[in-house]
Amino acid sequence: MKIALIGCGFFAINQLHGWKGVDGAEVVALCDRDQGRLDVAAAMFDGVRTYTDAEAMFAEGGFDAVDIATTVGSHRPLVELAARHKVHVICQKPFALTLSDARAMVDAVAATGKTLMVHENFRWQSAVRAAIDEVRSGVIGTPFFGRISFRSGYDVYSGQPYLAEGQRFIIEDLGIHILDISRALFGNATRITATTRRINPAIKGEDVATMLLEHEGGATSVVDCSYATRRAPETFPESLLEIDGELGSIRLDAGYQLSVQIGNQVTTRDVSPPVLPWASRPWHNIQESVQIIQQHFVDCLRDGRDPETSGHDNLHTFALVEAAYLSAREHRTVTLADL
Ligand code: NAD
Ligand code: 89Y
Repeated sequence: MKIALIGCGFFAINQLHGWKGVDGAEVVALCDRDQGRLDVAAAMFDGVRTYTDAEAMFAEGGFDAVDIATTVGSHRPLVELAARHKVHVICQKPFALTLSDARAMVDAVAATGKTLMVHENFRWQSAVRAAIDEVRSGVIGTPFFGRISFRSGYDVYSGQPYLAEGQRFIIEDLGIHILDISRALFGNATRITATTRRINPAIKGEDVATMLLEHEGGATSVVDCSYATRRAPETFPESLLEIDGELGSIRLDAGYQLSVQIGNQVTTRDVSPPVLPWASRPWHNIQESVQIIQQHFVDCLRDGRDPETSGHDNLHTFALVEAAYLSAREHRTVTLADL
């Protein structure tokens, strides 16, 4: 599969390394409005075509799928451009600025018969996936409670300065992943209640969010996120999990320690992710999941399956983001079906 990538910024470098490690894919074209960033990315690939204008890249074509790694403001125009040129699409999170934009983008690609996947990679982190696999195996029976917790004081603003500028921050940027993990564990949510706070006075949006979800299968989950938490050891970027089922419980503790308890019997194993040759701590956890989700995309296209985080699937995660902001703003529980 021939891949074109748009947006050669901070995070795309991981995606480009990831593509090099994916079986059955080859990056053939790169696009960024910023010539300097484009040059840095182009140096990673022999003979790659480069463009500063996405329209020009699509006009020349020669690729099967486009990987959109720009920030959210450009996602809708670029996804619609890709749909006009009838290629498969991967788009970074947050998928869109609004739920109505997100729906329009899903419809635009669906009308072409091509596949759209949102780059929602946290559920593919190997430690998180180990916990998801345990839940899906049924070993703890039907889960009735979960806590998915991401609390950190890591400086994300130096690498991603735009995170300090938006009116919305942690739910849209990070909470979106943690809400998606909750869906991967417990299924779609029906209602959500959320509170938000801004602790860091140097940023515009909220850096703390606490969310309570009711799921279709009857489970309740607590999704809590903070970039205002000073703690040692610093756990960025680990998502910590507690899941209670009718037969037992599962915990993913700091340091990637996964415990499964059935009755009184506890088994603990180390599920630390590998540090891929191009990766570096502490990001290696996220970096590995980038390569895994990109491989999943290629495998799904080869096998004629929908990716787990297809555009259609991701509408449910995106709706939770919108609903969480609405809940926090209006101090009330929001029913997802009302959005
Ligand atoms: P960035 O600002 O560093 O890079 C974005 C790049 O896109 C810039 O180089 C910019 O010039 C380019 N660009 C923007 N619009 C363009 C257009 N229309 N045509 C061509 N180039 C264009 O941003 P980033 O930090 O790399 O984040 C990119 C996306 O990745 C964001 O949506 C962010 O939320 C997401 N992200 C995801 C993860 C994850 O784990 N999934 C982690 C970090 C960031
Ligand atoms: O942008 C965010 C993401 O998707 O993962 C971590 C991050 O880089 C900072 O919150």
